[in-house]
Amino acid sequence: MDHSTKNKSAYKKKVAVVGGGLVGALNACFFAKRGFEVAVFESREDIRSAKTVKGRSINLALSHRGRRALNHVGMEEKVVSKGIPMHGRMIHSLNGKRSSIPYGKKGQYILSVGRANLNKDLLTAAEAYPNTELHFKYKLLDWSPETGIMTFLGPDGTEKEIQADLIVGCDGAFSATRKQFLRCSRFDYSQTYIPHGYLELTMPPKNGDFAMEPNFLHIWPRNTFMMIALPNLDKTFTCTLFMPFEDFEKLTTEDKMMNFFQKFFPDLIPLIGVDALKRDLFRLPAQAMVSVKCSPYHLMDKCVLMGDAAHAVVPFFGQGMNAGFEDCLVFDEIMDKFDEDIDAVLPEYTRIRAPDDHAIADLAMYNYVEMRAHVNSKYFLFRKYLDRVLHFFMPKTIIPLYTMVTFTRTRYHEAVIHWQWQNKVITRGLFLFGSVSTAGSIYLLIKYFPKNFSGIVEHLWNQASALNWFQK
Ligand code: FAD
Ligand code: EGU
Repeated sequence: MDHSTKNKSAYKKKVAVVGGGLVGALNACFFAKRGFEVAVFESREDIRSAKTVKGRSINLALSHRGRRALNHVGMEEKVVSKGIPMHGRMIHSLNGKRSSIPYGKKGQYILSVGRANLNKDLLTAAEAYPNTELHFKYKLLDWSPETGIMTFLGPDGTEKEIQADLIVGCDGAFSATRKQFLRCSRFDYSQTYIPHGYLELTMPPKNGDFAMEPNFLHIWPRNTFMMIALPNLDKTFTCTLFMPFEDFEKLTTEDKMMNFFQKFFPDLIPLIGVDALKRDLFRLPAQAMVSVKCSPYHLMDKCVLMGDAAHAVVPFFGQGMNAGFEDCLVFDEIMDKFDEDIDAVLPEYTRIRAPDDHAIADLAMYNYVEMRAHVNSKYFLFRKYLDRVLHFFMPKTIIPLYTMVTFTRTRYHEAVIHWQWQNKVITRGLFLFGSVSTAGSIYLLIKYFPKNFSGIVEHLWNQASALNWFQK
């Protein structure tokens, strides 16, 4: 077959990427690299020229899956150079004690990257392709599955109709692209808000340097509350407080907030500073977190959903963006396999990817439930320690779940299967260990204390007989 006539012909399909967030901007690079005519439509203004950038989480943890996808469009090095390596977690106990637990071997670290900076760099990379156009202040209102015509609210406040061969919905957890899917028969959809909200606080530098050890993901586990801090290039930390809305609602005044901090995060008060703390705590209301699952991800041969639009996950595995970036890579791999035949690619994409995205959504939710139920510093340290010890003795058999998720491209659903299997092995191992030590103890008793032992047996026998007699 002659490649130049089938796929690299003069006419390339028009791809509309809806949403110029992290996944949309990266996806534009993927489609542009293949030679499609790409147009990105983003509802906000261009963040590269915007004065204030508002939005969710200031920084994020980038790991292996996200990096592999960035690598594919030649962006890994650039992004990594602006990231801060985090080689482990730093656990802050209530009494102020700090303990660090590495993520793995020396090369196994995750990166703290700034969301705004990453998004800007990806938009610039997408724009550098001659076959890509970026449109800002274009808000998708609706689209037609019959014709592929999209209706946007344009920058001048009027509606604009634009046609594309393929619509790629990367417009986030509240996706407008997804609305058309909801009207289809046999489209599964579920969404759940968790009871927790989050609030971001900035920890300024101290004497011109990071106020805490920079190369860690800092965690203050307090059962129902939790604080997480990631470093930024400007030597600040972004601290995120996760707490039930119910509790946020009780902390209505500065005094109540300060008492709360004094009780649960006393070490953070001098690090953030009383004034900054009071300012940040009431600047924005606590933000909600939603988990969204749906299937299929495609609608005929017209549209496909990726990133949060397809699967918003709660942030308790640090995988939302990584999974969204991996979506782009998996789609690209399937494009290779089916020679860019969109008709075949879309159903295959749903078939391959939905089980994995559903698995990471479940894992993130599981971790949220576990963290909130009983994770204090001691428990967290113990669990991570146990994982490491078992992995050390059986490196091929027992692999911590976070290792498979964070440092490999093991399919998420396979990571779940392996994890459940090894949990069984561990429980059986512990049971076997228990049985063997009990049997061993009895054996030693009989061997070295036969007289005492027969006495014990006789005593037990008599007791049992007596019990039996009373029950008659
Ligand atoms: P978004 O980033 O939401 O982008 C969607 C874009 O579409 C936006 O630019 C929006 O303006 C635009 N848009 C929306 N509607 C329309 C419309 N109608 N028309 C046109 N454009 C539209 N992930 C990690 O991997 N690691 C982490 O450490 C991590 N930490 C997190 C911490 C918190 C507190 C939260 C809330 C999330 C975290 N995530 C993390 C998840 C991560 O933020 C998301 O998974 C990621 O942003 C998804 O990217 P996206 O491009 O799919 O969606
Ligand atoms: C939450 C909010 C520690 C950024 C899960 C670990 C997260 C991140 C963990 C946020 C935790 C929790 C893992 C990584 C990462 C841990 C992980 C969570 C980044 C199991 C900016 N989580 N996160 N697990 O192991 O695999 O360190 O907002 F506290 S990175 Cl909840 Cl690896």
